[in-house]
Amino acid sequence: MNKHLVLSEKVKAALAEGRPVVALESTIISHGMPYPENVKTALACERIVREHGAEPATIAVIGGKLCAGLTQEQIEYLGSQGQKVSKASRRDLPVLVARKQDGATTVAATMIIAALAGIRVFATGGVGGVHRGATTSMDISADLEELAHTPVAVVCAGAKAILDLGLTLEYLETRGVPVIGFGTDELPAFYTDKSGFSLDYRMDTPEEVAAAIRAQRDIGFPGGMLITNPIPAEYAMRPEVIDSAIDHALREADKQGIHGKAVTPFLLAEVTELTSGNSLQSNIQLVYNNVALAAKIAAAL
Ligand code: PSU
Ligand code: MN
Repeated sequence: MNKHLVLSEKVKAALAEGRPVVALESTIISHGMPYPENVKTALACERIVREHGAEPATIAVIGGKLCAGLTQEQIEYLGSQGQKVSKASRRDLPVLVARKQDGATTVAATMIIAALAGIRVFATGGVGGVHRGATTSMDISADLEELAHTPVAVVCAGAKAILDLGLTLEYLETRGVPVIGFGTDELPAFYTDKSGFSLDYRMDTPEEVAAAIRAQRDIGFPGGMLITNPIPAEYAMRPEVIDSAIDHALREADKQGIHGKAVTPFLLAEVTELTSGNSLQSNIQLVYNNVALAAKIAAAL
């Protein structure tokens, strides 16, 4: 085992016994949702994974340790500190480890730690992607690179339309990442079930997804897979409402000169604020939906 990796007793036991384990990220707790809803949601995600017969492994960097499986106190700490905790992606991990600091892990960093632990399935809300205007800003999330070379299947509700969804799909295609529509032929757009971008691979059962993951390993491919799971219809938002909030958030980010790793958290917070509680409720429900699917896929594996 990697010397910087720390597994909770429950995660260690589940892995040793070959029981299904689902990784959960922590940037969504500290930077993706406001306190205290973030803590409630994170704990509820763990409950949902257990109800489906799998073991949750919430992942973060604590005191420089790469942790898979957090205590309730650690989750409460990450949630209440919010943006004061560093947002940790691949490039941040070596520095946080060397300095023995804390970090809330993005999709990319969560995949890295999950892979070190031997966890193959991970559930989140939305993944990072190619930002609008990336042709000049070069702002492309490290999440996409990680999907290209780290063997973890990520279940998400697509990506938020704060991104350029068409370019995000092109990039994933170039980097060889299979993108699966779970029960859909179209890329879901996080708050809504449709983006207008069609997907080549639709699957309707967790077993089908598990078979594709096994085949990816059997061929000897090192990469991950993106399973996009549409938000349940009853929680979807009206596209006009969400689109206007996103347009406003993008203009505000531009005006304030936000750049680097602050871009995504800034846009997420603006959209949440502009749509008040509505988008937060949708966000929470789609995460629950993804967590349940990830647990079923982990069990099928
Ligand atoms: N998109 C969301 N919610 C999130 C994130 C993205 O709808 O919480 C977080 C995830 O942790 C993701 C990260 O990995 O933002 C991407 O950040 P960046 O674009 O800086 O790579
Ligand atoms: Mn970026």
